[in-house]
Amino acid sequence: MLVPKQPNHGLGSPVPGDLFGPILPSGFILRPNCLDLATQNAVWAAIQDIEAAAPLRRLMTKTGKFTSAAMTNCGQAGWWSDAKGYRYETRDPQTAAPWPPMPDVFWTAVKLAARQSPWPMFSPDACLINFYTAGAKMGLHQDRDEKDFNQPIITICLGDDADFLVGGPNRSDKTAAVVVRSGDAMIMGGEGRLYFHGIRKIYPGTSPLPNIAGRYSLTFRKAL
Ligand SMILES: O=C(O)CCC(=O)C(=O)O
Repeated sequence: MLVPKQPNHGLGSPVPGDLFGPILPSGFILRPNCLDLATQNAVWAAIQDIEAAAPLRRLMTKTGKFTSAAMTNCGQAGWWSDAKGYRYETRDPQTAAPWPPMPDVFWTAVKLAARQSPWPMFSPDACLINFYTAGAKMGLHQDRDEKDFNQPIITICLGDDADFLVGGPNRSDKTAAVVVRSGDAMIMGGEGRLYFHGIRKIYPGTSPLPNIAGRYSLTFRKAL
């Protein structure tokens, strides 16, 4: 089932990516401007504390290549990748320390994104923080390392604009790009929970937050 076309939330400037936006599949909900600037700044400040305890790093994948985005985690569990494969770890494998706890402002952000969605009570136990600099991307993939696929994934965007690729249940399905901007939230649940998705391109210099040269995505999951 297809949901109605998302509004173009451009602010008068040319919109990168697909000008009129794609029709998102069922289960994908884009919440433009979900976080105001003050909340975005507070989220950025909280990320700095997390990075001080658990630094961003590019992770090795099964193929021996490294992720193009740098990653860290907070919450009870953190997503991890190395030569052994993808999984959740309750401690940072490089330091053996527990991942930093989820800051209050992250809970605020999740609540704002989840309200009036089919998952208003979503209570994540993991937040994977991705950081993309110019040229970084994330290939098409499914998020399949969580225990319960009835739980959605909520992504909060911060910093530069990006093309978020939305596919279907099979890798070979056609994809469309939707531009996501700082303060937007993207929810993937229901039928769309296991759809392929990725980040095709970052638009450097578009961040409304002067402190961020690049793009963060905070992906909240119920992992355990
Ligand atoms: O950066 C994004 O918005 C997408 C992140 C993502 O797909 C993931 O972490 O699995």
